[in-house]
Amino acid sequence: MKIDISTKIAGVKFETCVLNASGPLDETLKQLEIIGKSASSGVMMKSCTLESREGNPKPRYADLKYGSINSMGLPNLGYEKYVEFTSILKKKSKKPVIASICGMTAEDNITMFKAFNNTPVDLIEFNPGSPNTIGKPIMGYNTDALDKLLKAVSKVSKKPFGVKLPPYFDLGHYDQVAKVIKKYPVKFVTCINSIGNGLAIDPESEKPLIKPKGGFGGIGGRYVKFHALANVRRFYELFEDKIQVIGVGGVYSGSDAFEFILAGASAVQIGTAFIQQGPQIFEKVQNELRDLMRNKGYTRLSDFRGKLKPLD
Ligand code: RRO
Repeated sequence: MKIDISTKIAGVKFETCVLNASGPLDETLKQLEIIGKSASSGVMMKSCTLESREGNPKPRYADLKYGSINSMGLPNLGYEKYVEFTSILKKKSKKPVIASICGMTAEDNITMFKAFNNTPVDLIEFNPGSPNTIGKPIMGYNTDALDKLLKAVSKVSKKPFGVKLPPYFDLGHYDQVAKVIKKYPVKFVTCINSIGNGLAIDPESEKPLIKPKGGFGGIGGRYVKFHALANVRRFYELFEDKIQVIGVGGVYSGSDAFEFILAGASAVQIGTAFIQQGPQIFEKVQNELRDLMRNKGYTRLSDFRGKLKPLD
């Protein structure tokens, strides 16, 4: 039985629904080419800013028992490099290439969106606010600011774009955010960014595990899967499948990917598990997902996507 795990995001075909998340190991051309050669079904690039950034002081990433903590501080080569990489990666990998834009101001975002209009980039994931930029709030928690940013970038983008969202915990926040997003031509949302401002402590040294912000950083991996699933589910319901949802947060196995799709995701991204297990993680998750579907008698994602069953 042929098991088809291909998907479309904003009309762009992906051979499988499993790709890398923006952030881990996707800053340099060398790293991006490794992703291009892997089974990741697209090449997602690191969030970029107008100017290149060194990022926060090290150590700024640590593995944890069930995930990770990071306060990278948006290290990247500056958007012009990623504009340049787009055509190289498209040519070499023959996969969809996705840019991630995370400007410090509305003007920066406009400049970057315009620059990618003239590239073969397939999609743009707009990241309106990292949890770790020192002195900056998480933009997704301020719906007025989010509204203004989306208004500005919607006017200039000729590429299909989506929004990477922070996790929400209060059910009322989902309604507010969905209302704002529906006003603009947003094609997808990616849920979730890391859960901001956790603190991991080493009891032996009596110090935090990472240096920036007194040890505060975004939590990813298995710790965040349940909140990621809830965010995917709620936005899937609120958008009634008119705006697609991409799931990210704690995908290590085919079963994890299956759960995200059951909740309504059209694709899943892998972040922490890619850092911890290397590029073979993409093929492993894809194979496990196909095996699981085969056992259940499902042959394509539409057989079960969004069809989470009630308990009665
Ligand atoms: O670079 C980072 O510190 C970072 C970013 Br831009 C983000 O969106 N999420 C995250 O966990 N780290």
